[in-house]
Amino acid sequence: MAVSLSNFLLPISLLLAATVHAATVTYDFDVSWVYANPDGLQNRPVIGINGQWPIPTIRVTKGDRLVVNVKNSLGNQTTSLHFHGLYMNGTNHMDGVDAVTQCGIAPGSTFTHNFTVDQPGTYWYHSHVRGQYPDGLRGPLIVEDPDDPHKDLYDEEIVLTFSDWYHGMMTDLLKGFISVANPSGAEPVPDSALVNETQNLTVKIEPGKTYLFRMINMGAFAAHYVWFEDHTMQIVEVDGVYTEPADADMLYMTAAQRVSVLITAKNDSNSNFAFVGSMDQDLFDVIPEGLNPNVTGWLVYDDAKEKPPPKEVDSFEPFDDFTLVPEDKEELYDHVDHTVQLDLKMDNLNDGANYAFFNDITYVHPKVPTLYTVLSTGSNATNPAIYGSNTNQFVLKANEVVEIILNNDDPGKHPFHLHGHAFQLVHRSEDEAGFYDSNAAPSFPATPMRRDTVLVHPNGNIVLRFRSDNPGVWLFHCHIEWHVASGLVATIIERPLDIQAQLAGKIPQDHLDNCKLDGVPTAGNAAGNTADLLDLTGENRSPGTLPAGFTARGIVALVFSCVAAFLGMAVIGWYGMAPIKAKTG
Ligand SMILES: *[C@@H]1O[C@H](CO)[C@@H](O)[C@H](O)[C@H]1NC(C)=O
Ligand SMILES: *[C@@H]1O[C@H](CO)[C@@H](O)[C@H](O)[C@H]1NC(C)=O
Ligand SMILES: *[C@@H]1O[C@H](CO)[C@@H](O)[C@H](O)[C@H]1NC(C)=O
Ligand SMILES: *[C@@H]1O[C@H](CO)[C@@H](O)[C@H](O)[C@H]1NC(C)=O
Ligand SMILES: *[C@@H]1O[C@H](CO)[C@@H](O)[C@H](O)[C@H]1NC(C)=O
Ligand SMILES: *[C@@H]1O[C@H](CO)[C@@H](O)[C@H](O)[C@H]1NC(C)=O
Ligand SMILES: *[C@@H]1O[C@H](CO)[C@@H](O)[C@H](O)[C@H]1NC(C)=O
Ligand SMILES: *[C@@H]1O[C@H](CO)[C@@H](O)[C@H](O)[C@H]1NC(C)=O
Ligand SMILES: [Cu+2]
Repeated sequence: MAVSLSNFLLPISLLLAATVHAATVTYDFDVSWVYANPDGLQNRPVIGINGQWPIPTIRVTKGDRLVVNVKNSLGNQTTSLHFHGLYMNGTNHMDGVDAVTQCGIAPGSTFTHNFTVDQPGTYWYHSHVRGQYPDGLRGPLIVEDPDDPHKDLYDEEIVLTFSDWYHGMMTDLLKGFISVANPSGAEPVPDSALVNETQNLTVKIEPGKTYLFRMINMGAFAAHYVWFEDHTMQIVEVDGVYTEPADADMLYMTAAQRVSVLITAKNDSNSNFAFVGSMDQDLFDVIPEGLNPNVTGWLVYDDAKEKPPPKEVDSFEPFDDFTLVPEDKEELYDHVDHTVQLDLKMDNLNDGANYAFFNDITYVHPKVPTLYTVLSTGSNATNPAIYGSNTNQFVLKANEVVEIILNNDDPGKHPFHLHGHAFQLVHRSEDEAGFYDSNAAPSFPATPMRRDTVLVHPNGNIVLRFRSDNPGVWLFHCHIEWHVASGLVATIIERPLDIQAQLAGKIPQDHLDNCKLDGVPTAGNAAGNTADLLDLTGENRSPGTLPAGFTARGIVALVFSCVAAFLGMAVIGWYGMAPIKAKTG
């Protein structure tokens, strides 16, 4: 009797557990300007949610449905929300990318995101409208895991965000960045570094406990070196992928990367300890006098004790994420079906400004969001040509092993992010290695690290692999927001006919209403042509190329000589202000 009863009860309790986990978590977000002064140096407008900034953390449990009702109360800008690192499997239209998977949410208008989350870990959400998130629309997104393999190893969880901060507004900074007055493409240098969108943060610690620190770099530009004085970090997750535990004294976190570490507290509360985020200044062309690249916080064991200033470290020797092993030990994809090669360079176009290129093409968003082109072109959706001349598009078939070879023909460091997937990082060269040579193929790790954002070294290369098991239009782009604006973006159109099977006729009306308000067409090729899909007349294009042989300095001279005749002395004043330093790294 007892035996048959327990046999009967067990399946019911499993069923209940499953029902409990599949909750719907709803957030109502009203996006508007508020004022904040996070570094104590300048009060400025920032983009808040429900009148608050920093914006809220989104928290769900794996398996939950997440509904986010967004209202745009900015008044003077469109907006969107992208959930960085979530695969959006079957819900590509919820990925939140302006001009790619939707139209920008118009001022005064609303937009509902509705999707399930089937992956655990540390993520974040941010605007995916040109240049917008560094004005403050960026926050953590945590997916709790009932089956967390490290659950027994820690007592408490602490979320920490790292970021860079500008006193100027992004729209103004972008005008100066992509400009004939900035032919070398020098990126605006941040004014401060922040932790949790503030400085001098205190983190209360109890002796003997072990903490899971979920750390997120939500910055626009700078990578952070991160360390905790006298405490070892044990890495257990990167970008939502669990790893075999690995000890680290210092991390390097690029914009958009996440790392979770276990830190075991001391057994006594004799002193407090500093922790530091230090912005990597290699990418800063000119370091302004007085810039403090560091943000300090403290592990506070005892409020009554002093918070010691951080000790200076004499060299940065961060942990190399290439050496990590994913906890599931997913094996190397050793057979490649489809190779995509992307050669990155920076150069000037004939408006004199500096742009970023993949394979000599700088990204300019299409007139019709790419997903809507997929959904409105029937069998022609498999033809890459219809997606335009400036979108760096690649069409993938089902279940291919896709390899992205990225050659960095630029002396800068770039963190690359792929939407819709985590990829295997199968190779990463050192600095100055030049282009990847598959004939001199290096030996790949047997169980490569997987993540969704990875650094390529100066004039080096990376090789990434993933399986095309997720129909959708997914961007692949540098996560330095300046470089997104200057065109370092490719469009992966994965299984267009399967996207149609999932989503044709299912785009919610509120999505389409925003296009109407923005005056954006929702059908046809990249130019909005529905009759002849190969006719791209009127599409959005980049400025033209320069005559051969022009350099950043040359363009300044060219513009100077052409315009000088009209503007006379005024131009000499303007010319004197232009930063003409050639970009060296
Ligand atoms: C943090 O502390 C430093 C050093 O005392 C100070 O210069 C800075 O203004 C503080 N930051 C904030 C936001 O209060
Ligand atoms: C939008 O409004 C904010 C807040 O009033 C203002 O600071 C900002 O300059 C405006 N931006 C644009 C592009 O008009
Ligand atoms: C979200 O999607 C589910 C499944 O399609 C649907 O049942 C539900 O009504 C939707 N919720 C909202 C708020 O749109
Ligand atoms: C840091 O910010 C996150 C996200 O807002 C919050 O959950 C966390 O409690 C903050 N940490 C501390 C120590 O205040
Ligand atoms: C704290 O004490 C426990 C139990 O005595 C010991 O196992 C552990 O190693 C100590 N931790 C540290 C950081 O010293
Ligand atoms: C920032 O931290 C680094 C590493 O400890 C140190 O070398 C540098 O002097 C610090 N800068 C400032 C302005 O404190
Ligand atoms: C998407 O879902 C399909 C079907 O369930 C599955 O086979 C595939 O692995 C998923 N892809 C990702 C990236 O989650
Ligand atoms: C789509 O492709 C077919 C076959 O290639 C072609 O006949 C047709 O005209 C195309 N449709 C449009 C709207 O261009
Ligand atoms: Cu970049």
